[in-house]
Order: sequence, then C-alpha cells, then structure tokens
Amino acid sequence: NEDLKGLYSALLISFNEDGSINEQGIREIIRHNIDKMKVDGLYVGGSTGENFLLSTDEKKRIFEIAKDEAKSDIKLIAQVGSMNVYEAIELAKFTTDLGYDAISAVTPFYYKFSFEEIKEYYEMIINSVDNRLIVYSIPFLTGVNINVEQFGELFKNEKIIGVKFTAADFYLLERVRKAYPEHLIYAGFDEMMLSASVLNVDGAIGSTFNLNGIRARKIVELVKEGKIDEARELQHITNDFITDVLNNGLYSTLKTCLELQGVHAGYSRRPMKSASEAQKQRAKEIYEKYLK
Ligand code: HMN
Repeated sequence: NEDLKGLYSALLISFNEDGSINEQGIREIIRHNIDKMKVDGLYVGGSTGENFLLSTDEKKRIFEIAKDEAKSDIKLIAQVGSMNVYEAIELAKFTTDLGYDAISAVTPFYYKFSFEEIKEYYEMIINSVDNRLIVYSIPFLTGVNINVEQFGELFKNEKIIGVKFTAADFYLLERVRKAYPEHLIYAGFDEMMLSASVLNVDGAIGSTFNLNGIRARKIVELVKEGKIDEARELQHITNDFITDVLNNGLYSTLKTCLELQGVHAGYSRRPMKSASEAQKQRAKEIYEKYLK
C-alpha cells in the first residue's frame, strides 16, 4: 500500500448561492491543488467537502467530477461513510467503478454504536467492493473512540489498510504506530503535523493543504531530514495561519482565500454559513499575511 502514502488535500467543494454544486468551481479547486499545491492526492467527500450535508446524487456527481478532472495524475480517496450503511455501500461501489485508489469511511455516529456494530459496518462496506479501506476516525466530531486493540480487530480484514487519525491523542497515535507498522496512518490535524511526522505517520490529509500545501510538505520533509528546529519554525507560522482561519470560520475562510487567487471556491452549503463581508475582509488580511 506504499502507493497511497503522501500529502492529501481534503477537497473543499464549491457551491452556488442556492446550495447547488458549482461544477466549474470544483474543477478549479482540484486544478489548484494539483498544479499549485502539488499534493499527492485528494480526499474527496470528507468533512471539508461538507459531505454530510449532501444527497447521494450530489455525492456521486462530486466523485465523478473529481475523477474526471484529476484523471490518474494523483491519488484519489473517496470518503463514502454514512449513517446509512446502504448508501455507504452504494458509494463504495460507485467510486470503485470510477477507479478511486481507495475508499474511506467515517465511523458511524449519532447513536452510540458498540464496537461490534462499528466493525460490522466496516465489513459490510469493504466486503462489497474490490478495493482498500481507510478508517476515518474523528472522535471530536463523532464521539466515537477506537482503541489500539479495536484497530487491530478492524485490521484483521486485510482490505482495511489504515486509518485517518484526526485526533490530538499522541499517546494513542504512538501505540497504533508501534502495534501496526505495516498499516497506513494519516495525520488529520494539520496543526499537529510536525508531531505526527516525528511519530512516522505515512501521510496527512487536511483541509488547510488546499492553501498551505507547500509549507505543509516542507514540514514533513524537514522532519525526515532530522531538521526539527526548522520544521518547528514552519509549524509555528502554519499554526498562526490555522489559528486565524479557525477564528474566522474554517471552510468559509479557506474558500475566500482561494477566491482571492482566482479560484471560484464559492459558497458553503446551508446550514453551514458562507463568509460575511466582515469575514471576507478578515480572510483577505489572513491571505496577505500568510499566503502571498
Ligand atoms: C476531511 O474529512 O475533510 C478532513 O480530512 C478532515 C481534516 O482532518 C480536517 N478536519 C476537519 O476539518 C474537522 C483538518 O484538516 C482540520 O480542518 C484542520 O486541521 C484545522 O483544524
């Protein structure tokens, strides 16, 4: 599974003001990621893609657009997870047929599922397709925690090849790294890339790479070269940027910054708020400070 290592942007999605998908805008965001951010891949249908606000048909259309625009130039991972496991299976089949390199699925949330139920969910999804699956663990949004032994239970299925680890628990990250050296671990919090890289993760998947991809890659490279002081300096700048972005509204600020580069990143999908005039003004300052 070496081929899947690397830096992935969690793809932002452009919407029109009425909430419909802006295909041209999505294509521009993808091109920007490939041509300017030089990412190794895209994570399509994630949180950043406002995926959980969309219909099945809209999700499918976005998967199609991403594949059509990116072709086989970079790796593509499709986040198909859903509270409706039958929708997840449908999307897993759909994206596998499109040629996605791997699928990923968020842990089922809202109800307090037992681990047994969560495991069955993953088995149902991955056993329906000839593909590889990356568990998407994001406890702060789902409330679902998976421990070291439970990861091992999931990894018993050889088609479940890794985890996207969006958590600040570096003790758990270290334990998972040690226990499963052959499985892929992707860092999910861009503000903790340096620390995750020191633990030897296999890659990272993040929203801010849509804009800060070059700097993020540099952090990973510096850590590999053992230049920790330099890596830390870059993480400091990165985190000044991320802190300002989070304070101003995460996805809407990233979108406004893209707009400032001529990429039509558009509106957010309701009930997600799009940037107000004041937030746009602040985003411009952030853009000029960190990205120009
Ligand atoms: C996704 O599914 O869209 C991303 O992979 C999720 C990713 O972990 C991002 N998390 C969220 O947006 C909740 C991070 O890149 C995050 O946006 C960033 O670290 C700023 O906190």
